[in-house]
Amino acid sequence: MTERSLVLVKPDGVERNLIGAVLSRIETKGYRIAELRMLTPSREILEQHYAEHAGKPFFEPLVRFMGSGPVVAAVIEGDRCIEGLRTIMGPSEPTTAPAGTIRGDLGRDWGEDVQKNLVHGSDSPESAQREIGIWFG
Ligand code: IDP
Ligand code: MG
Repeated sequence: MTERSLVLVKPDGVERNLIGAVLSRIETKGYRIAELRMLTPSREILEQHYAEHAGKPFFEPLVRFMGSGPVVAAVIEGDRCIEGLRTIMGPSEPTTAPAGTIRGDLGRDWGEDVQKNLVHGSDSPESAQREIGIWFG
């Protein structure tokens, strides 16, 4: 089933010149970039985007990190791409993410106050629809 997912290249990915590497892996997998923009997100966008994590200890540092510089936001389209993108990104923590995944191959930093795992991908069709509205509404 053709789906749409919201992908972000986070500020660490942009700063490390990995926009092309990340988008290349997504395109090579066979997914299509349907929309693309680069912006430094406002606190309001980030609070909406990460609403499910409000109140958690890493919420404030996460919002601060995500607003610290430009990010690339993309709408990605493809057959079962929501699950597929999560697979090619790997689990949240780069140190333990399997080799072959974006986070496992390209990421490293992680700690209570460090959220640098390069990418975001929507985790369900409901999240995707909500997040696409936030970033491209
Ligand atoms: P996901 O990005 O793999 O879906 P989520 O659990 O939705 O992971 O968390 C959103 C983001 O918040 C993560 O990508 C990461 O940047 C940060 N994060 C999540 N859990 C922690 C944590 O325990 N410590 C620090 N940062 C975290
Ligand atoms: Mg998530």
